[in-house]
Amino acid sequence: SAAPAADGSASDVEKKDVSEMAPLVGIIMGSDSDLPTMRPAAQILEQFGVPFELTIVSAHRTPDRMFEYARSAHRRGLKAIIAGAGGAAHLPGMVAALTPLPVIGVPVKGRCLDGVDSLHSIVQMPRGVPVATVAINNSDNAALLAVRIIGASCPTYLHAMEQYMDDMRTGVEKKIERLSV
Ligand code: RP5
Repeated sequence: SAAPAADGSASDVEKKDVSEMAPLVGIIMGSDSDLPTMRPAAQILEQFGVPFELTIVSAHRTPDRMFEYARSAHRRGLKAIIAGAGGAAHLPGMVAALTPLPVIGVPVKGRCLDGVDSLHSIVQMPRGVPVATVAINNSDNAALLAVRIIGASCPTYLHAMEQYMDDMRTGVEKKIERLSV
């Protein structure tokens, strides 16, 4: 099947209806105000045909829900969790402390401090409890990393990632050609 184009266009994507499949990736965020930042992650997973779920889980406002979500995640079949949070961004780290699954943290830029507060909160984990931290507001890369994690043991997604990378390279080569004229 065709892989999604690196520019995000879905024209050559074979649209699979993954809505009925059990989710492989969980996208969680501390607040609905994080949704605009986290939506690209959902769009990337859709393009790759990766079944996912998306919900709000707050480390501070709904701590019991966070425990329940993180502790049950691997039993429910998830392979990776993408967690976005801003400010005192404890969600990715706390989820990583509660699940054996890989956790990818997205620092969300809030109204103050340009998102550096979120970045530092997420990236400075103690040894033994890793969170794979992407750049501030870069939920696209979080989703691409999740696809790579799943692709390591699933050839369909591995090949889709190879295609995505080929398309990305071709896109840059075309730009170089245009510049050289
Ligand atoms: C964090 O606090 C959330 O992840 C969000 O980025 C930030 C602000 O939340 P709201 O006050 O907008 O709900 O927990």
